[in-house]
Amino acid sequence: MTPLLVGLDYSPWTQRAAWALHLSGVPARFGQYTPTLGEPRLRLHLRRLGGRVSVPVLLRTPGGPIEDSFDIARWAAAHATPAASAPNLIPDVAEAHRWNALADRALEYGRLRAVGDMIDNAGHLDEASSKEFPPAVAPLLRPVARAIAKRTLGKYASTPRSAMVDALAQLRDALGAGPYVVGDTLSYADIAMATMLEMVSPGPQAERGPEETRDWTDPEFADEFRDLLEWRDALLDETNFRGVRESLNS
Ligand SMILES: N[C@@H](CCC(=O)N[C@@H](CS)C(=O)NCC(=O)O)C(=O)O
Repeated sequence: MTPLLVGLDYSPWTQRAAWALHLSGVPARFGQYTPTLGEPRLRLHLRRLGGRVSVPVLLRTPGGPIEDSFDIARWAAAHATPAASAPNLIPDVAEAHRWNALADRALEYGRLRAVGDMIDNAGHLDEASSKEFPPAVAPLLRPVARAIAKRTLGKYASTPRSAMVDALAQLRDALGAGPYVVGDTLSYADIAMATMLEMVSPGPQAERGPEETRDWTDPEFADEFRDLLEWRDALLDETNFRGVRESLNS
């Protein structure tokens, strides 16, 4: 059976996994997850009642679930099909892992900043509810949306702004020599770093409301690292990645 990627189409972690599946030519379907409300069902799939769960998760029958975006990408790379546009996405696991960890730290900082802003932004909270419920009821659901955002914030340790500075500087340095992060071919490192830029200025690969876009944008970094955003947009075009929903069959 075609594997099902459960995730959040706007989440950089889900985008990483979907982009890796897309580039490796591995067929997969997509199912949107609802934070907190979707958790019991996810726990059932994972057969785990306690402890932290996160998305993306790739559900395979047979084969069981794969839980981490990097592990999903590794699995995709190892199962590349003749349809792959990047048949060897992870030529060096240690190198890919290094870039993945760098992107993760930066994303963790970005998430805390964006979700922190969201808690005080009624418009963003309403946009989030409108993804699941009719927009007219969103204002009534505001306390629920705020509680979910606060719960998300409480789940993650604080990460300093320097994590993002470090990742952006290393990315710019790596791209000095050419269009790809490692060597002269596209690899997972490009995907990890390009999706990290969602927390600097979201790209066109996910539909977002204006308030969500505002909270996810870091004006200072967006201005200083415009070249990296242009690189990200060119990479999306080059690889024909139009986002999680369009690239996988929802
Ligand atoms: N290490 C994980 C991290 C993924 C992650 O942080 N997922 C967040 C998405 S922003 C999540 O599952 N949030 C759901 C929630 O907090 O309820 C991976 O790379 O897959």
